[in-house]
Amino acid sequence: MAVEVQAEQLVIGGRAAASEAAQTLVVHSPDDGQPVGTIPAGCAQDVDLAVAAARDAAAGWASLTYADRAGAIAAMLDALEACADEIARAQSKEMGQPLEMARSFLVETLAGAREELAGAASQDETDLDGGYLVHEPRGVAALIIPWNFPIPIAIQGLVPLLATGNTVIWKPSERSPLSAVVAMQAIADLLPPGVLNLILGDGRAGEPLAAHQDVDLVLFTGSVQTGKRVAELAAGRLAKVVLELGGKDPVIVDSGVDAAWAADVVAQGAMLNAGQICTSMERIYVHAEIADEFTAALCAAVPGAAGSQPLVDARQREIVDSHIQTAVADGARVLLGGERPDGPGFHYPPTVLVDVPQDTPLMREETFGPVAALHTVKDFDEALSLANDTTYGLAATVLTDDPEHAARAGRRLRASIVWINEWQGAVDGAQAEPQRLSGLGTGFGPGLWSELRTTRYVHSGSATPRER
Ligand code: TXE
Repeated sequence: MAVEVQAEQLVIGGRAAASEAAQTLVVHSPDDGQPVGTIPAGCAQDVDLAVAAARDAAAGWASLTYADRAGAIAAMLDALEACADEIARAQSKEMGQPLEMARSFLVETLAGAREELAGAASQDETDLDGGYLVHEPRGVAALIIPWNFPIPIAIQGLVPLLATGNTVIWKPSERSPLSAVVAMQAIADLLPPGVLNLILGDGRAGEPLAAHQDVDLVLFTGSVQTGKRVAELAAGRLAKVVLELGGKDPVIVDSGVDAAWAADVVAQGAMLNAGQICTSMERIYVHAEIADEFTAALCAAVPGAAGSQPLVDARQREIVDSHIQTAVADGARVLLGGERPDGPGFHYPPTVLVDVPQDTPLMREETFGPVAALHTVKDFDEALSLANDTTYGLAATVLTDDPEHAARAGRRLRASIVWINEWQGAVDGAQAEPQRLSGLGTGFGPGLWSELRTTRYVHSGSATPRER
């Protein structure tokens, strides 16, 4: 596959720019391991130029009305939709998502973004009796994102950041940078120069960006380890961070549910995007009364190895394989998959294990792969207790016909989102803050918009003494 080498892949101050970095990184196809593109490794000089451009554009962008900003952002969303095929092709090529899935996720995300933009209409002031609140953008924002849904995650950050009046430096993951280059080519001249800047690279760009004195806010999605580093870098200047990190989401399959229905839900929840979703179903607690029937139905519902989506790279596949082999050594049994295939690329078969011990890495650390790890429980209380036995707290799913069990799960599960009988379900107004190591700050919904602005209070005191 041709290796695309574009000289000017960055966009700084509204213009295409070449990186100052001396080193480059090669992007490989997860499907066959072949190079599909090259990007700069990133450097502080790129960051300095992008932050300066964002700083220069900040006052002008913040001074626009919400309607004017929303109009420019809506045009940006339309331009992204117009090149959805090219973006989907780039995403599929660099991180392995099936082309149709990449395209449909992008179009769905754009539709959601339009709704959010229309519904927000964030006002700049709130009148009080005897004073008023002033809501202002934080200023210059860094958007640092991962590889698992490159453009959808970027859009979910860009729309609230830009709509609340911030200017942005966007740094995609070095594992899926090409789709960002394609997207930026389509939208760069739709916003005033410097309002949205694109830089590329790995931590050699991310670190100086998170640490930059002139960055007021970092919106980060990625691993716990890197999220902690970002928080540390920002703490030095008390800059705001919003962190959407990893998860180790449990699903509880309660006695009495329809086994075939539950198996279909879990097959989707554990295997979609090859399990590379922060809210992927990583731990499956199934009631003993339904375990055999559910397990058989799950093995039938899980997609076959042939044609399954590859993992993003060799490193990710190594994490997945090592978690599985360690679980087997700790007593788990593989019913499906579980062996790294020969051949090119970073493929790994959809895998189902049973009798997975609670204390093995497959049940404790983020695996982020096409794996269903089952553990049988004697009753619902044991399931709740094991589900809460984790250092994460992103989401949890409960499949149950028992309203009392559903209510107890909603109250007792320490997860920012609890899905009862509908994985990924959401309604207008939904918002949540990740618990424990899964993050910091409200990562979606109206609450995210509030994180991206500051509020000042102006008090209208009584008349001065002369006038009394
Ligand atoms: O994440 P990283 P990676 C989990 C998943 C995966 C693991 C590692 O378990 O196996 O994280 O994935 C940038 N300062 N998730 O390596 O390193 C980096 O360039 C500032 C869950 O992709 O966190 C990239 O743009 N930035 C997650 C971004 O951080 C730095 C989705 C994320 O990379 C940096 C992805 C630094 N020092 C992975 N070093 C989810 N919750 O969805 C790197 N970066």
